[in-house]
Amino acid sequence: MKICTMGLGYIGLPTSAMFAKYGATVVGVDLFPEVVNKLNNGEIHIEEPGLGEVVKEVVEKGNFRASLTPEEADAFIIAVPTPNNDDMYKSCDLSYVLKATETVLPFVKKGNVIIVESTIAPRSMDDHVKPLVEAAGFTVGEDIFLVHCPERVLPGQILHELIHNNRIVGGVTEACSEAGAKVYGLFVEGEIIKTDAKTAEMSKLMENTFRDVNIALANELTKICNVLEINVLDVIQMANKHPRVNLHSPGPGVGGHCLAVDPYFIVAKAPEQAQMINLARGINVSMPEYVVSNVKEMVSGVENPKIAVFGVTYKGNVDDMRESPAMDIIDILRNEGLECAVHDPHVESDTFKLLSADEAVTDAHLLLVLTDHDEFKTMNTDELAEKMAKPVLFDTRNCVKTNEGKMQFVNFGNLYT
Ligand code: SAJ
Repeated sequence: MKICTMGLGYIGLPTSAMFAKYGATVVGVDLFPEVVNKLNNGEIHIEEPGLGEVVKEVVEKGNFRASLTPEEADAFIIAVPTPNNDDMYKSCDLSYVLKATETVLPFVKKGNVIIVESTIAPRSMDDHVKPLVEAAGFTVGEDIFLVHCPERVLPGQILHELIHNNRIVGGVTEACSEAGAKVYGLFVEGEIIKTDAKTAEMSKLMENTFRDVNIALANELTKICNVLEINVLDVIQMANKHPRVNLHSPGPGVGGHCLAVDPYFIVAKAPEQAQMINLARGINVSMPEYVVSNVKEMVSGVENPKIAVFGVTYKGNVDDMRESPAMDIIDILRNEGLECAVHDPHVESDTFKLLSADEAVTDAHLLLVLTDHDEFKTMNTDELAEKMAKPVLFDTRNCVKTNEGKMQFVNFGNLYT
C-alpha cells in the first residue's frame, strides 16, 4: 500500500512513520523545505518519545520520504491544522483541510481513499469536503472513498496510542467506512469502529469537550474552596475514592491545540444549545488571570519583584507551546510590570529568552511552576531556595515534591493559608 500524508506535524509525522514501519510506502508532504530536508536526513523537528528512532529507521529502510509535493497513492491522509476562526464563536477554520484536499485531487485515481484526520466541525465532511471531491468529477462512495478518521492520540504517548487506541472510521457512505477501515487495519490493534462521518466528527469533539468541561469543574472548585478555606486537593482526593467519581486536576489553564480549540467548534455550530460547553471554556480561560492575581498577592509589598517561571509548554514533557496558559500568564505579569525570568528544559526558542534554572531563580521573590515536566518534580528545592531573595514556590500543577527544608511550598490546596 502507498500512502501520501498531507502535513508532517504532531499527527501527520507519527502516523506516516507508523504506516512506514508496518510496511507501507509513505510519502509525507509538508509546506516547509527545512522540515522536509530534516526528515529526509532521518531527523525530526518535534519532540515525541520514541519518534526519532522510528523515523530514522523508516527513512533508512526507504519506506518513508518527505516531499514538498503530493504523489499518486492508494490512500491520502490529511493531517493539517484546524485553528479557530477569528469570529464571534471561534468557529472551525477549515481552509487548510480544503486546500490540502484540492492539492491532492489532481493525483487521485478511481479506487483511492481520502482520509481527513484533522479535527473538524460537525458536518464538515458532508457539507464541505464531499462537494470539493464531487466537483473534481468523482462519485463519492463509488469511485472515491471519503472518510473522517479523527486522531485521538495523547502527545507524549503517541506511538503507543496509535497502535493500541480504538479508531473511529466515519465514512461519507458505508462503502467509504469499509475502505477506510482497511487502511488502518495495517497496524491498528485497537478496535476499528465504523460509523458515518458526522458521528465521527462529533464523537471526537465531545471527547475533548468532556475533558475540558471536567477540568473547568476542578478549576471552579479550586476557586470555591479557596474562598471557603478548604483544601481543594484533599477534596478531590477524597471525592475520587468514590467508584464513580473522577474529578480532574485544577491547573493554570487548559492549553494545547485540542482542548482549548475544539469545544468552540461545537459552540459555533449550535450557540444557543451549547451553554455548558461555552461556560466551561470561559472558566478555563479565566485561570491565567486567577494565577496572576494570586502571584501579585504573594509578592505584594516587595519592591521590583522578580518571578522565576518554570515551564512554558501547555503540559509536561512536551515541547509544544500552542495555546499554553503559561504564555498568557507571563504576558499578563510582564504587562503589569513584574519581571519574569523564564526556564523550560524542553524548549528552544529564538523569539523567547530562556534561562537555566539557576539563572532564573537567582534573587527571585517567587518560583512559579506552570508545567509538570519531570525535571521539576524532583528538583532540589533547597539548592534553589538558597539563591532566591524569598524562598517561596507556587506550584500550580501540584507536581513538585515537597519537603520540610528551606523552601515554602504553596499550591492550589493551601493558597488561603
Ligand atoms: N489539564 C488540566 N487538568 C487535567 C488534565 C489536563 O489542567 O486534569 C490540562 C493540561 O495541562 C493541558 C490541557 O489540559 O494544558 C490538555 O492536556 P491533555 O493531556 O488533557 O490533552 P492533549 O491536548 O495533550 O490531548 C487531548 C487528548 N484528548 C483526551 O484525552 C480526551 C488526546 O487523546 C487527543 O488526541 C488530543 O487532545 C487531540 O489531538 O485532540
